[in-house]
Amino acid sequence: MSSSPYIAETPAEVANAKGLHLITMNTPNGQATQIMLEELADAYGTEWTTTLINIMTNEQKKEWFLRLNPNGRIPVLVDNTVSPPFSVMETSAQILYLEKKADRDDKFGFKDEFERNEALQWMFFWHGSGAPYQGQVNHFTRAAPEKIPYAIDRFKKETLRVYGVLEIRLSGKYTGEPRDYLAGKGKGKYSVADIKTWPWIKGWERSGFTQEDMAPFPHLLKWIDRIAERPAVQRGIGDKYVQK
Ligand SMILES: N[C@@H](CCC(=O)N[C@@H](CS)C(=O)NCC(=O)O)C(=O)O
Repeated sequence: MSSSPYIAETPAEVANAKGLHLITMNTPNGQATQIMLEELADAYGTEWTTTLINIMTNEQKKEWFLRLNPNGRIPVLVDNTVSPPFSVMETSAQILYLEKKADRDDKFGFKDEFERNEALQWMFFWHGSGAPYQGQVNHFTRAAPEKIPYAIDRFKKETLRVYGVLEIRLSGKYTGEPRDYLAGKGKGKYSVADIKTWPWIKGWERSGFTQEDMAPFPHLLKWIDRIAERPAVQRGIGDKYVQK
């Protein structure tokens, strides 16, 4: 393993953090890892510290940050309990790192290999096919300097198609057995797969989808509400992660 990822410009609160440290902003991607940490806190008393940055200032493109995540995007998790400190980019990799490090009873994962693989399937599905599409919906409807109807239409349709895949899963359309969560036997168990996926989908309205757009996905809507009730989830998207 290489030497320390820190340089003189690395904020002291990152370099001097005693344990796990999350560099984040309260966006859907940031929230995925924030929620995992909050769940671990409730389940095991896991501790970490947090640095909030504002991506609008491009702090994430500075060298100190790129040394932790060459992709220049939040969130980044660093583990200062190991030597040299270990940095983790990409939300799914962070969630799985935390699961391995702190979830000793598999409360958010699975011992059974098939169930474990199911959780990976749904994490990868959202990481590769959901987040990028919904991210582009947000970009083309809100940030793009020019409104390009083709791009808006294309990414909205793809996002709704992905919602439809999750609806098939949750409704039990082909198994005859509706489920509460994405992975696990029977009705499933709340897991890393839900933690990765939920922060984006709960923002469907903010992404410009209407009640009418969402009407074909009743099981997905109930899944959103079910997960929203968890105290760790509420904390994981809450004020604590809003830069003052
Ligand atoms: N695939 C990455 C996506 C991370 C990402 O896109 N983060 C956004 C915020 S939600 C970001 O940092 N944007 C700032 C930028 O692109 O400079 C992950 O899962 O961690």
